[in-house]
Amino acid sequence: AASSPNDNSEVSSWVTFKGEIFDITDFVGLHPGGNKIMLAAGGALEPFWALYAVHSQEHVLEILSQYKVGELSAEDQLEKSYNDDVSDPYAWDPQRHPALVVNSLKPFNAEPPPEILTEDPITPNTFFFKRNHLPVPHVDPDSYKLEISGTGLPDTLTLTLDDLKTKFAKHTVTATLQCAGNRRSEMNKVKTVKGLEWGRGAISTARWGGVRLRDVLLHAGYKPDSCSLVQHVQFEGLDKDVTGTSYGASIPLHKALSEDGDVLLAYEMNGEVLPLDHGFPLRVVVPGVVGARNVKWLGKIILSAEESQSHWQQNDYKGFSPSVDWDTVDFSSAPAIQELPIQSAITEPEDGAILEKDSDMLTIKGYAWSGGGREVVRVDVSLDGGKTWCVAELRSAEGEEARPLGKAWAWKLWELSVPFPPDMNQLDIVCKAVDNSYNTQPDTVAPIWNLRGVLCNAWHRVRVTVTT
Ligand code: HEM
Ligand code: MTE
Ligand code: MO
Repeated sequence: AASSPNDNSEVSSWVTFKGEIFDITDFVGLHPGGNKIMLAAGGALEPFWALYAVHSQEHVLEILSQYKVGELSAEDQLEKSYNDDVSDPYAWDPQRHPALVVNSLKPFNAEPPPEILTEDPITPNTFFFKRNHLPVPHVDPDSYKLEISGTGLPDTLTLTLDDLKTKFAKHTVTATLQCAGNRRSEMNKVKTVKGLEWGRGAISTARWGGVRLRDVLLHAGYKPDSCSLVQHVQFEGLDKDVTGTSYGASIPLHKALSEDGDVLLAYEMNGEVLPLDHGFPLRVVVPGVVGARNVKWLGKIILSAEESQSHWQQNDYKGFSPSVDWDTVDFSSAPAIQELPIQSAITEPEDGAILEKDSDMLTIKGYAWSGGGREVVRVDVSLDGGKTWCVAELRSAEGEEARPLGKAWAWKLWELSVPFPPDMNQLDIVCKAVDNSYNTQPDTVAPIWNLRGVLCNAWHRVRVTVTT
């Protein structure tokens, strides 16, 4: 009974809640929250109801109970592989929430529906975008070992998960991750690019719990300033391609060692054990830096004079001039992306929506974030394609409202409620954000087009029709 949120006409729809199955087909048209209910069709209600707290009331459960049709078996309730075929390299991939918009199944790449993304400044783990280049590796947490080696270290240090949790102070950092390919589909409309067709959901925010990379490097015996040869910290994942090559990336040593860099080796995500898709049992979180350097399923840390030699550091995740094509591109000529530029997008309403002027107010929602710890200080919204502007209201995650300068790692959600402009039945809604370095977004995509479709941060636009 998989069906899209916009089509609830004739399909029978079921949901699960606390191990029970409900056929809600007859309730869909009666739902006070409208069509949103269909986002949960074919899966569990829990993650949605965690977002929409209006449901934690006795009378809601009473309504639900009328539609019960069965119970889930114990086996169905486990987070397990969707695939029992052990010869399949993807056999260890976990099950995912059916509301995710899937760009590729193997490897798994998916983004949340936009209106879910901006429901709360913290993205629930089930809806956090997932970007895997390779199969999810099977890692036994009891025998897991992290290896730290390289130039400037006396020896190779090996740490178990238990060592990490007991020998180092635990830190929590709220940080937004964004894939360099977020909003690639808009670049693709200008001219074809190579890559997954991401909408505007390849960005999410979580509270990460773990140990500081800085603490681990010092514990391993690295003496800051003792060895100018070391410039980069390389990371290797435990996920491997068919030739046995691991996913890899690196960050500058300066970012890794800085007390203000907040680089974590995370074993928790939003207070839960790090999920399989997000790098269980350990991943790197590099706040303010492109998703690609936040290596998941971390196996090795290597201090080096050089950047990671991996494909993803050397021959991908770099920006180029719109004039460069696949015949002329020289990947060695451009730096690897680290800090990302300022970004914002509209999540509601949808492009092409027809809005009924049944209330006087028009509400527009979205997100805004900047790389390198630069704080978003303003979001401007226009209803007439950029001729006139209003300033949106910003909302931070709890506890993130006042960040030290240069350490604004998490996005802000924004919202604008204005009266419907009289005499306008076509709205050309645009948003652009400004960070505390007064960086702002370019107005169109064409001048920042690049063959790989990365770094798409032009003004985001949606066109809607208003009817009375
Ligand atoms: C409101 C039931 C699923 C989103 C409500 C209310 C009920 C209800 C009774 C009114 C609560 C009140 O004001 O006292 C249900 C049932 C569901 C379901 C029985 C599943 C079978 C969902 C899902 C979503 C959702 C999956 C979102 C993805 C909302 C929203 C409201 C709402 C946003 C607030 C509407 C408003 O106040 O304007 N729901 N719901 N619901 N529901 Fe659901
Ligand atoms: N780490 C490993 N080991 N393998 C990967 O495929 N993908 C990277 C990064 N870390 C990847 C990885 C990319 S490109 C991004 S955008 C982020 O992980 C996505 O993190 P998420 O899946 O937790 O959202
Ligand atoms: Mo990415």
